Amino acid sequence: MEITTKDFGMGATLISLTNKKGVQISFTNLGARVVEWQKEGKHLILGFDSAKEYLEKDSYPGATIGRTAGRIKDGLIEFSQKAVQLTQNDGKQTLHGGADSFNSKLWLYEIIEKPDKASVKFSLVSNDGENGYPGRMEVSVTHSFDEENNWEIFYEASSDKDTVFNPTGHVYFNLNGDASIPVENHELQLAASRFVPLKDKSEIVRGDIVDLRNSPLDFRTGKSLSEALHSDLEQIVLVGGIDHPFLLDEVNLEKEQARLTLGETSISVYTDQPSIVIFTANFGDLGTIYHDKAQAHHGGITFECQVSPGSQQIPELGDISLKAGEIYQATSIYRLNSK
Ligand code: G6D
Repeated sequence: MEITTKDFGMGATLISLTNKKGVQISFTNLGARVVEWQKEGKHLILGFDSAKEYLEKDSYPGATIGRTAGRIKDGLIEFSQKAVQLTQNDGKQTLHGGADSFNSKLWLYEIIEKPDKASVKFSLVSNDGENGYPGRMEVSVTHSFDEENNWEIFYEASSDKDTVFNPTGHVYFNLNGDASIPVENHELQLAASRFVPLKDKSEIVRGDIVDLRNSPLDFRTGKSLSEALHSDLEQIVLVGGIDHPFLLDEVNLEKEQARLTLGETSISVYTDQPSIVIFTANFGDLGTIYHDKAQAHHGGITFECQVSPGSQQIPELGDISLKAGEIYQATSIYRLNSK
């Protein structure tokens, strides 16, 4: 594996790993994020060219999201018989851990080389009470890349007080290699029979879990994203696309849970988490510039592996509480398959 580092601006570093197949993936300590994944010069993901662009345009693409991914209704969490108010940064809700969270922090990093893969281990201390969350937390996120084109994200964390924790990774794929082309021409396969509907435009959960089989959101046997995105399903119309948690039929890191395909290139998603939030970049005509191209509506798609947002309202979704001294661990893998 060839490893290079360079200045990314604003005190951040860009670390690039290139395997023997010539596939390159780059990370930065600003947000412990993936910045670029490319094969033969073609972008597979959305990313900016400098740290400054992330801070000025959008600090979520590719970033580590925490402490809790997605929306917490009214910024209110209840656990261990206590109610805790978090800072609200999305109307009344707390989105992606609140303002200036993991995605915009400078993390420490360490490069680890092994015979079969290279890793960049990012680490951060999140102070007790940060954005209202209890506990001083030590968090590490290790991104690894191997010769078989597997990009793995391994999360490890602990807190000195009982708290909640539910991180994710916020990479947007667009296999067109161009943010101005919608991902509607991609095919999606997804091993989920149920999803979590949203209540209204605030995008908090409605409070129920719905069987999606034989609906426009049924991707179990694979179909074009266009078919779903242009359907008149009320949930799709509500948010202008997909921005929903899908509950995986089987929690199993060995199983291919999702596959995104365009022509001869595909990305397989593996995770030990119970759900994947899929967001089809429903940004309308916002037109954020990525590498000189204005992003189209649906100009990207995320696979945010996590416990579904809304577990405070729907306990069946899972438990995001973390006891003092307990070790949190989670793994997600994105594999590039191509000729
Ligand atoms: C997440 O689900 C959310 C979106 O609603 C949000 O706009 C985005 O992150 C920034 O995927």
